[in-house]
Amino acid sequence: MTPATTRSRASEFVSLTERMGFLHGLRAGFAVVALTFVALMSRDLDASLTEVGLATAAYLSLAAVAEFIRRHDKGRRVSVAGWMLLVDGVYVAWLMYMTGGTQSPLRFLAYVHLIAVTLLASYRTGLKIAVWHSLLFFVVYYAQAAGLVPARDGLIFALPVSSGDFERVSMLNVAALWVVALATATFSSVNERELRRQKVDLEELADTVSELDARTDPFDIADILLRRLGAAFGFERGVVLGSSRGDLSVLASRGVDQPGKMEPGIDPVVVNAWRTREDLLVRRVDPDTDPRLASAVPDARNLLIVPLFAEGTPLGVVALEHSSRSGTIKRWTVSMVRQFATHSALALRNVWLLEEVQRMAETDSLTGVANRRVFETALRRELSRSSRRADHVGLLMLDVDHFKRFNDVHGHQAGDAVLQGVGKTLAANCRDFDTVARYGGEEFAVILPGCAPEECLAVADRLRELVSQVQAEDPVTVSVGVATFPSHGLEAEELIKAADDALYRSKRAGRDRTTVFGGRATDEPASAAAG
Ligand code: GH3
Ligand code: MG
Ligand code: MG
Repeated sequence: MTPATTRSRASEFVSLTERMGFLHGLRAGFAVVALTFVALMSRDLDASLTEVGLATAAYLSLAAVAEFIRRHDKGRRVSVAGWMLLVDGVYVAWLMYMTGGTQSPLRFLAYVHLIAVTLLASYRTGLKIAVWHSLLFFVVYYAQAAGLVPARDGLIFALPVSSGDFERVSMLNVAALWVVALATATFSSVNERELRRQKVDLEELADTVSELDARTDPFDIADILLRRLGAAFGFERGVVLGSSRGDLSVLASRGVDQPGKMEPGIDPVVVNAWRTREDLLVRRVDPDTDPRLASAVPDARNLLIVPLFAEGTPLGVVALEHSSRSGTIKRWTVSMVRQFATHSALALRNVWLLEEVQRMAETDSLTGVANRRVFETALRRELSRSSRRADHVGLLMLDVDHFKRFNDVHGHQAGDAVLQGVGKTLAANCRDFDTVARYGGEEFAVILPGCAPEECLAVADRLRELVSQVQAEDPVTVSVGVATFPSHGLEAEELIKAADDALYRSKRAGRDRTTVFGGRATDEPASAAAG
């Protein structure tokens, strides 16, 4: 196992129009360079400072108008920014012509402009601007050659060369412009592709968060996490291990054939991820050291293990196999996986908290069986269902005999253990659709849908017999009262009263026996039968 830790960094996004605003700084820079250059070189130039100053003022005014529109007119700001790029080209070409023609040192401003536009806007815009600068360059060049404007080529720093060489040098200028354009565009397109990918990933994350929001099943949540991560980042195999308490189990898996049930315990690699709260890159999972993870993702290579934490509580891990040959994984991907994991962990925690609250509201905290509220609701539900189907419902009321005395002799804790034992025995020996509840202190109730009086009696005696086998300091016995729907009552209250009545008669008859409402108590105590 070779764990390595990676840390994530979020990227920042600035809108296109905001980025285009940065070009105004460049424009001011052009103006300063142009004016300084002309002021310093005025003796060698045909251009006067006034002339360049006026043109520059006009150029900056246009830039100011463009900036005003950028701030105030949403609809037009993109097209105005585009027009302004063309104006930049014209200004630079004019400066070039005024300060030495196609050999002017200021021709390099076109390169700077080109690079800035490519980086700030896009590589496509950069290439269009390269075409524009080339076109203007040729206009200046051929306008001089054709005598349309006074020739200024080579006015300063003129090379002592023939006109043929001039032509070659000018073409070289254009070639250099295109080398710069293509180099910047290539760099920029790679960058843009990455930014687009990141944008898509963030959108995927937002979609995932809203999909998770509606889920109330932990297996669903884990499945969404794996599916989304698989689709967005190409992870072909992976598992989500998690648990609301104690040992982890497989909540979801991808690309793994039916992972078996996990052994109890938690693998050291998971403990490590929880302790450091960092994601781990594991080149190989060793079945001797981390048997559970190794069985969940057999023969895993290059596993990215990200802990699932919600508000400081560890809930599990997501383990993803990545296929990169180098064994490394992009920081961005890791940071995204962490974000997906965080949102899923929160969703899992919410579901588990809700389940816990529901469980607490429905069960008796000491014995774990249903509480009285759930019992009453269940009884009403069963009665209305059975009245539609003309079916029976049996109700047993069980009361632990001489429990007060038991408590007095053996202490309250031993008494608690008896109640837990009785609850467990009843729950374990009833059908799934029966309801076992703690009705009060040492009294339990059992709802038996579909049971006629004779069947109820048999069930009651069987349960009585089983309860008498509960391990305790003294033998435990219960008295039972039985009432059935519809014979002994049509309403829940009526039926409870009938079962209570029968229970009272069991006690009166000497306890440890069963009485059906309106009938006689069974004579044979379970304790005697059990020997
Ligand atoms: P009977 O046979 O007539 O039912 O008498 P009993 O002593 O079994 O029952 P009684 O109704 O007189 O007293 C019930 C006792 O159950 C008194 C109370 O302290 C005890 N009890 C109620 N709830 C709990 C509990 O949660 N834990 C323990 N250990 N005892 C409890
Ligand atoms: Mg009692
Ligand atoms: Mg009792």
